[in-house]
Amino acid sequence: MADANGLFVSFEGGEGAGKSTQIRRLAERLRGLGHEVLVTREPGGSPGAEAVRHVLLSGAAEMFGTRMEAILFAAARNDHVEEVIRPALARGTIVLCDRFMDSSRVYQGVTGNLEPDFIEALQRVAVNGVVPDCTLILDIPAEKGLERARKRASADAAPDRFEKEELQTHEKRREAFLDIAARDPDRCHVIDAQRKEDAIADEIASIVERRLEAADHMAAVRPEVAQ
Ligand code: T5A
Repeated sequence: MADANGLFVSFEGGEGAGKSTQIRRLAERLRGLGHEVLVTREPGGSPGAEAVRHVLLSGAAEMFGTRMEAILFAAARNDHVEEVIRPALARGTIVLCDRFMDSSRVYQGVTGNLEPDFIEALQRVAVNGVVPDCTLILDIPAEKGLERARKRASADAAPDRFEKEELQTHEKRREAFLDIAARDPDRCHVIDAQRKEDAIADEIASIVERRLEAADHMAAVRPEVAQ
């Protein structure tokens, strides 16, 4: 577990899978139940990391290569962890994070062709022991996710550095997220994100509420275990 008090939940998946939508809904639901909730995102989430976000998503760092981008993602993540996530967990807050370490494994590692050892070494430094208790992987065929993202983008802003890439690259990312879930089933849950928002929200809420109950149970039995 990331911290003795709070609960750390990350949302992962391809572009337009519905992560932000579902985070908003879950936060609302948990606050309604009386929990303190922090919604945050990557790249970004702290003033330092938000400054790096612009450099990464505008494509300004692309000319320096994937390795440089991976290091910038890791630098932003470490600032976010130390300035925002770790303190929030220590206060007993539920942290809902839109993308985290698995995005670097997939985008910079698998489709950026960086060596797994390099990515894992960066991750260790970046997260410094703060690993999600629960990761919800929103799974959708790349084409459908991109279509959703494009619809929203036309009303909002132009596609970013990563959204612009080939469909085949996005499909590879989908497979890579599923592979992470298969290798870490205690932490990761794959959610079928092609369904209606309500059905997805209900499934996510039941997973997170189970995690909260388990965390409460562990907190209750921990003194006896320690005897
Ligand atoms: N990145 C990030 C890396 O390369 N390495 C890293 O380590 C990290 C952390 C971040 C980019 O940075 C890369 C990955 C990304 O390319 P971003 O702008 O933060 O970019 O964007 P994303 O995280 O990709 O998120 P998106 O905004 O594209 O998509 P979401 O949040 O998954 O989707 P959402 O909720 O905004 O929904 C998209 C649209 O679909 C609709 C929504 O209303 C919205 O219009 N929608 C649905 N429609 C139908 N049915 C449903 N169930 C729907 N749910 C949502």
